[in-house]
Amino acid sequence: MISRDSIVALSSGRLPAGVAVIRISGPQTRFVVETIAGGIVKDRAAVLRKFRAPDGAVLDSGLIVFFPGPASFTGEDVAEFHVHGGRAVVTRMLETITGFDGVRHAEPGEFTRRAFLNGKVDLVETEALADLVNAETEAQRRFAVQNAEGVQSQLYLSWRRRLIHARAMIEAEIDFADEDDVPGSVSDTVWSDVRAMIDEIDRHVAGFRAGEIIRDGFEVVILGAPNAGKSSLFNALARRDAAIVTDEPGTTRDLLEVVLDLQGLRVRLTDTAGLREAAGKVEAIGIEKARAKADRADLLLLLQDVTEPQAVSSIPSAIPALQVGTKRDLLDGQTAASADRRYDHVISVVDGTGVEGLLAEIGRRATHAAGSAGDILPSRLRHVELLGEANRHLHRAVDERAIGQELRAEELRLAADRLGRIVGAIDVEDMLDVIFAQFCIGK
Ligand SMILES: Nc1nc2c(ncn2[C@@H]2O[C@H](COP(=O)(O)OP(=O)(O)OP(=O)(O)O)[C@@H](O)[C@H]2O)c(=O)[nH]1
Ligand SMILES: [Mg+2]
Repeated sequence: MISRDSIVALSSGRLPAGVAVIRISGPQTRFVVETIAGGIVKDRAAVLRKFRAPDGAVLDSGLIVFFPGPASFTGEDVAEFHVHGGRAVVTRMLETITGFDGVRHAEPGEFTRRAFLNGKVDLVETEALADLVNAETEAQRRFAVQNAEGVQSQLYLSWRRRLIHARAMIEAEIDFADEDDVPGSVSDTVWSDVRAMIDEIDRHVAGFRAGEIIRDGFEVVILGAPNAGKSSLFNALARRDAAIVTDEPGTTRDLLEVVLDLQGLRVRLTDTAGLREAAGKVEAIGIEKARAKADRADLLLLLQDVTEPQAVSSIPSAIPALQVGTKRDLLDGQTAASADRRYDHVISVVDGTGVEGLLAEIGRRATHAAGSAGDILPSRLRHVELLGEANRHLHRAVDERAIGQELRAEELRLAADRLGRIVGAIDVEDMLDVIFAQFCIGK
């Protein structure tokens, strides 16, 4: 696809910075570079130049790198101006470049969109690039890099190839049905392979939560009676005074969240209002929110003050939970030892007992829930939905023998089509705006 417009944007981060990278892509790129950098520059080499406006005024000096299409990120002519990262420098550079005919500011994700339209990356790789740009933890980075390199796409494409092959075999059998030399057992082999693929797809889809944990974080919710020491633990794990702590029951009313990086994984920890029946209006709303949050958690920390244990009701039972005794420092040696046997962890934020151990256990649970490094997992709900549709067609193909081989083959085509839509091999115009809206400008 040849674009008529050229697009330009600041591709590097927040200003001021040591260096800012301004990227341009499109047919006017070569002319813009020659004008601003004062003549042609060597392909794909960083060249030091003085940058000037068309009227000759010096803008800055810096490096220019020119990537002639199609061997560039977008597939078009692309150039990068590396300038001093001051706000005025960047503003003036952008004003100058957009002053050329046919050059305008890029929209979010527009460089990547052009790369996709020119066949440089497929849709899943595109989504992985967005994840890579947003990655904050090591696990997010590893997952995104693997998918940006096409590991996930390869899986979908290999299923798609198997289905195209299966359909060809079935159609061949239909065409040569009256001839003797085509063994009837071909279709048996094909259908059993399709059945196996249904299981493979199901197993892959089952990993979606693990992928979400890597991308969005493992949800840990602290619950317990008022004054159990929830906010104190929350602050200890966050290593700062994020929540107010007082000896008054009912201090915390709203949900409070911090994000931790545990063993390279993103963990979202939420402090909640103490659960009790008699509560004022605001607190009652807080308690409602706490329960709703707990229903969606991956792990609950159920806190109880070991000096005056209070039971709390209606804790969601389906969610894994750790029983945590608090304020261990207030017990003498013997009662403390007996408390240690009654809880999974007994902690004190005063002397620090048990806090590291609890943190390590949360990290282990998160790591376990995120699966093994290198697992191929669906990384978007979009993938899971299309995989689900593919599997519905495959089920119809293998289970509904009564509809005949021709319609069963058609179901295989529809399933292959859904897999094609995931990577963007076919008919995805309607999805592009949604996908590219996830990007920042300049990517
Ligand atoms: N000695 C001791 N006191 C603690 C410990 N943890 C919390 N406390 C005290 O217990 C009281 C309640 O602590 P918070 O952390 O506010 O309890 P909470 O569960 O958040 O209470 P609400 O927000 O009201 O539900 C405060 O006075 C804390 O200083 C501990 O490990 N040892
Ligand atoms: Mg609190």
